[in-house]
Amino acid sequence: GANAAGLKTITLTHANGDSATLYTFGGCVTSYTHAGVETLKVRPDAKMDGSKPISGGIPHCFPQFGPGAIQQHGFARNLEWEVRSTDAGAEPSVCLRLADSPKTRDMWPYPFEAIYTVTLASDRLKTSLEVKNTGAEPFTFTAALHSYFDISAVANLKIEGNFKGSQYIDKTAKPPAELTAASDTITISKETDSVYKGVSGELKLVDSGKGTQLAIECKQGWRDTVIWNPYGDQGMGYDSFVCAEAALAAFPFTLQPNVVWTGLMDLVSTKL
Ligand code: TA6
Repeated sequence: GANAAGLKTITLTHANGDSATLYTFGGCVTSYTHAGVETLKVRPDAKMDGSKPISGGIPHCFPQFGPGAIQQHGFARNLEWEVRSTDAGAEPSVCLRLADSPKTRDMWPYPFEAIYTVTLASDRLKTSLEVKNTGAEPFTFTAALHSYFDISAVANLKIEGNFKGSQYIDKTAKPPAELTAASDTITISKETDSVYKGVSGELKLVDSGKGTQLAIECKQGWRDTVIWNPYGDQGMGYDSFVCAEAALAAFPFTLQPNVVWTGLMDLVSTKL
């Protein structure tokens, strides 16, 4: 399919009625509904015409998380991904590919291939990102799945994970502050932009207003967790989403020639 501006979309539909939609622009999943409940959020101010990265769903940050030598959050969210294959079987899936081109080598001089597979299983959405160094020199990268999750209101949300005792960077402080997390539960009551180092595995978004719990299960590769909410920013619709990001962001990752890095993240929505 295509949206109103002509961007290519692919929708996966499961026999149980669940569905997922992604845009080949940015390789961005914009919707995943389970049991009739939407789990992802596209910001009200998102541009859906390719003029800038899609601010919503599950954008890729690659090969750079955040600001730095190249554009904020890298170029992967800002380029067209190629559809390698789709599978309409019992677990429908789509496989996308992004590789280096003259355009990417202008910004970042390394040959690479990224393969992103999204699978709609009966109880979960599975994502697999494989990054291969196809060049002759090692390179370093940082990355994230900058996921925007739909919530009823920040006041109704508890984020539960392995946070207690971890070191995190509070990017809202000037200069950014390195702090120690005091609790395994995070609530949002102010602008929040935190990179939790070495916190991965399973995270839960417990939403008393929606009556749902969303588990974000990182099974491989991803190492850190980023929590972002632009509290008070009505234009971005801050009270309708939280970003809880599977990340490889605290330290650059070095990938040797011909080696593949794999990041696996599943989303599992259940009723409370
Ligand atoms: O992941 C959090 C963050 O890096 C914030 O610092 C904020 O800039 C946000 O991402 C959104 O970035 P964007 O470039 O999409 O506006």
